[in-house]
Formats: sequence, structure tokens, C-alpha cells
Amino acid sequence: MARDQRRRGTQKLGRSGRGVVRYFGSVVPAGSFREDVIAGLSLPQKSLPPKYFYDAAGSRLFESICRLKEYYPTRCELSLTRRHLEDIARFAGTGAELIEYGSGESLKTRLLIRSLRPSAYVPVDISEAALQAAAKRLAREFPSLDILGVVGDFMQPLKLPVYRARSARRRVVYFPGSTIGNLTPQEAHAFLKMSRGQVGSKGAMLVGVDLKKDANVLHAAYNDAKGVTAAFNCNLLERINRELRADFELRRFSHYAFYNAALGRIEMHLVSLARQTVSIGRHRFGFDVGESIHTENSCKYSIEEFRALALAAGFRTDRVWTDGRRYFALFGLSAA
Ligand code: AVJ
Repeated sequence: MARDQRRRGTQKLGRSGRGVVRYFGSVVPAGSFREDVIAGLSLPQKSLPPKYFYDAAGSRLFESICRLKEYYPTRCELSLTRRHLEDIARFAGTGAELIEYGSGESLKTRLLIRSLRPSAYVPVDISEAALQAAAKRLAREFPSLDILGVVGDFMQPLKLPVYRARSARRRVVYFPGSTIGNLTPQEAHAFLKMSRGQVGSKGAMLVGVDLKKDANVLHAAYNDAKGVTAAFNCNLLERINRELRADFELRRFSHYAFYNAALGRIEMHLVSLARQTVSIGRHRFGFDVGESIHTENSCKYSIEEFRALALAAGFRTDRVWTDGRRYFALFGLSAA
């Protein structure tokens, strides 16, 4: 990767109480949105990476999704985290360096910080704005906590800052929300292996995983009555229009989500309602009637399936916490 595509250096955002808030620029390739979109729309099965859902509008829509009555994961994970907080803290230990993949503005993160009392909190997020907002808010709430934000894509190999200011007992990666479901099992394997390298032989991981369940429950969660999930999906095309000056006609695409039982995943697509051509700069993309853009996978696991996946990547499953209906699980993984 070219040098000028890297953001470098450290920026001290401030100090509150004894805590220091720093932010590290990391490897965020410029112009990758355009390249990824053009590459994805050139595939036989057109597809777009789900990380691009989360511009400002998309992040707001996702927050609305989390409040929908059909969308159970957020509530289930929060309730199991509340219920088992002491046990989760006992597993993770106090004084750790807590690394979160995602910017961690959530209630769950604050619960966890309060009870784990980490020596440092390292949120990793692709959005600098989201990262700074989360860091500022957490600095206010936890004035003695060192916060070291890292701007980067946690799905890629990422060099985390070495934390030396106070000796952390160990590294614990927190990866909530079943974001891991966006990866295929093969990708999740590679990702867990990479994380295993990051936490080291004494490290641990807390991973939120959406469990297999009645396909009707899954279907409803991704086809809500208010159409918020549809708007979230379609926003990706609006974003491409806005940022890449494309000419997607939104009325000629429709949200389609279904549970693919053979692959154990919800698939989201945007289906073309007409035969049409879309332009992005000098690039042209033809669509047949019914042809789709695959925008997201949301993989569901049984507890046994995820345990086997983690083990193959070098993690022993020490604990599994679930909600009352066993809709969602938080895995406590230790380096095997
Ligand atoms: C943030 C990836 C966990 O897969 O359920 C919600 C995203 N997509 N509704 C999920 C999402 C449609 C969500 N994850």
C-alpha cells in the first residue's frame, strides 16, 4: 500500500482526570469505497461489503433497527450481559487492556468497563467521527480510564498500539453484536486466528454470536413491518449515488432478505425490479429483472458450531452466556 494512503501519527485528544485520551491514525486506504463498489458490481453475483452501510444516515438507521420489536439481538445481548455481568467480569479479569472492535458507544460497553475496570480501553473503528464521539463520551463517564482509539478496519490485519503507560494484565478483545456474523465461517476462522495473534497466549476474547433459531423469527428480524431494515439496505445505494455520483434509481430496487438454511445465514439483497443500466463515472453495470446485489450475510451458529470454529482458530470456549430464549450467546474464549 502506498505511503500516502496511510494516516499516521498520534493525536492527543485530551486528558480528563488521570485518564489520557489518544487517537491513532491507522491504515485506512483512501478511495477504497469506490474501488470496492466497482469491483463488487463487476462480479457475476453482484455484491457490496456490508461495512459501507454505516455512513451517518446508515448508522442512524441501524440504531432504529436495534429498537425494533422484531430485531431481538440487541435486547437479548444486553439482557444476558446485565444478567451475567459479574461472571463475565470474573472471566475477563480486572486491569486488562480491553480492545473493542467497533466504536463502543453502547450501553453494553459501559456496563463492561464499569465492572471489568480495564487499565486501558482501545476501541477500533473505521469511522473517525464515531470513534471520537465514543471516546469523548467514555472519557467523561470514566475520567481515570486511558482510552486509545484506533482508526482502522478490524477485519484487516491491524497493528494495535502497544500500551505501555500502565502495565495491563492481559489483552481482552470485545467483539459484541454478532458483527462476526457478517463474515462467512471461512472468513470468521481467519479473523479469529488474527485476533488470537493479537491477544497472545494469555489473552481472551468475548464474542457475541447470534444463534440458530426458528426461521420465522429470523425472517421477521430482517423484514420488519416498518421497513427500517429495507431503508437501511437501500441507503447503501443512496450513499453510492451521493459519494460516487452514481445514478441508481431507488424505486427500481427492492429490499429482499431471507434465511438460507443450507448456509445458516440471513442474506440481504437489493433486487432489480427492471432491466436497467446504472452508471458510476465511466463504469456501466447492467441489471436483468430480478437480478440482485448481495449486500450482507448474517451468519447464525449453534453453540457447538461456534465452539468448533473458535477451537480451530486457537481459542478454547471457557464460558457461554445466553439469554432466556437462547436466541443469542456471548462466548468467553481463552487462548488454547
Ligand atoms: C450489525 C451485522 C450484527 O447482521 O443483524 C441488522 C446488521 N443488518 N439488520 C445483523 C443488520 C440488517 C447486523 N449486524
